[in-house]
Amino acid sequence: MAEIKSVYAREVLDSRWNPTVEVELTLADWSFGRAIVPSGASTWVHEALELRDWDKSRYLGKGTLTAVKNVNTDIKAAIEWKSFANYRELDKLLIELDWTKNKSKFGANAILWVSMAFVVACAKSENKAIYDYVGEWKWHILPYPMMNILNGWSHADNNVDIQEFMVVPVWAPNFREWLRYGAEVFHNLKAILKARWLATSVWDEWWFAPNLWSNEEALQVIVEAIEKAWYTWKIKLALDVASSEFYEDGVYNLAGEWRKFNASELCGLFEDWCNKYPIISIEDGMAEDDFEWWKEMNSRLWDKIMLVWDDLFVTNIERLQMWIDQNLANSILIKLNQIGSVSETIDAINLAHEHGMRAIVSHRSGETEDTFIADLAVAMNTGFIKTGSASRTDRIAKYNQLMRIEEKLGDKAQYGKK
Ligand code: 2PG
Ligand code: MG
Repeated sequence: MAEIKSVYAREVLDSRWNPTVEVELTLADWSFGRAIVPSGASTWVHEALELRDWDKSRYLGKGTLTAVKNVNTDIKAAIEWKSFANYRELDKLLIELDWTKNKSKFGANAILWVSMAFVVACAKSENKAIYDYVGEWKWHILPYPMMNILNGWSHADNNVDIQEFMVVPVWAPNFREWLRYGAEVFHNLKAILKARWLATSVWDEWWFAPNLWSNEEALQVIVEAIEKAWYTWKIKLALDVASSEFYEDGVYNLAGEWRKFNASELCGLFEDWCNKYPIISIEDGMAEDDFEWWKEMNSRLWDKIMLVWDDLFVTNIERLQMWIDQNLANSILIKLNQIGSVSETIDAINLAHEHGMRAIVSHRSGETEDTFIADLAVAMNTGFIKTGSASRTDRIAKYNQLMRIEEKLGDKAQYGKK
C-alpha cells in the first residue's frame, strides 16, 4: 500500500508557450513524483477533455488555473492521507469522483497529472525505474524511434497537406545508433533544403516545414537526405496523414497542390507511394467518417504496412474493441492524455497486444520536459515510439531517457519488434 502525504499542482508552460499543469505528489515515506501533461493541436472529438479556463485575458483563454484548482481542492481532499494498493486503485477513485464519460468535471489533464505523479512516486518508493515498476517484465524491447522531420497542415503554416513525415531507423545495432542515423538524416535534410532556398526554420515538434510543389516532394527530399547520409535501406518512412483535417463531403482536398481526391484515388496514391518509397506505416490515412473507405484501405495495404489509427481510437478501449470486433484494426497510436489516466492507457496497450496489434506510444505536438512516455514504451514493450524530431529539448529529453534506459538494461535490452 502507498499512502499519499501531499499533492500539489501549479501552472507551468509547454513547448508552445501555452500553459499546462505540473503536479507534485509525495508519499508518506517521502517518495516524490512529478508529472507534466502535454497538449495536442490535432485533437479529436472523442478525446477526454483538456480543461482550459477560457478567460481571454490570460494566455488567450488557454489558462489552466481551473484544472490546477481542481487538483488543489477536490482531488487533494479525496486522496491525501489515503492509501492505495496501486495506481489502478487511485485511477479508479479519480475516475469515479469525476463521473463524466470524458473527464470533463476535473479535466483529463488534472486527473492524468495525479495518476502519472503517483506512478513516479511509487516507482521511487520501491526503488525501481518507472519502466520496471510499470512493466514488471524480465526483458524489455527498446522502441524504434519514429522521428518526425518534415510537416504540414495544422502543425505548420506551409503548403504541405500531410501532417507528418517521419524517418524510422531500423537497421542499426542498438537504440543509440538508431538515433544517430535519424539525427544525421535531419542535418542532411537541412542542407538540402537550404541549398534550394527552402525554409529551414523548425516548428512545433521541431521538424522542417518548407513550402513544396507537392506532398510527394516531401518524400523525395527525405529520401535524398537518407541517401546523402548513406543510410539507404537502413531507414524506413512513416506518415501521419491526419486526413480528417482536409476531408469534407467525400472529398480529400490536398489544397497545397491544388488537387482533390476521392477515397479510392487517395488509397491509390498511398499504394503508389508504398511501391516507390520505403514506407512502413500510415497513420489516419482515411478520414474518421469515411468508414467504408478505410475498410478498403485496410484491404489494399493491411499486409504491407502498419495502418495506425489515432483520431479514431483515441487510446480508448471501448472504441478500440469496437473495431477489433470487426477485424478492422492493425495498429493504434497511444497518447496518455487522450484517455486521461495511466491505467486506462495501459489497458488500451494490453488490449491491442492481445489481438496482435501494434501499439505506438506517442508524444503530443505541445510537449514538456516530462519523459514518462519513454519509460512507458519500454515498460509495455510496444516496439515503437513517436516522439518528434531530433532537435530541441522537449523531444530530445525522451530520446535521452531511452538512451539511459538502454544503458541500464544492458544485455536485458532487446531490439527489433517485428
Ligand atoms: C498526432 C500528434 C503528435 P497532436 O497527430 O499524432 O504528432 O499531434 O498532438 O497535435 O494531436
Ligand atoms: Mg496523429
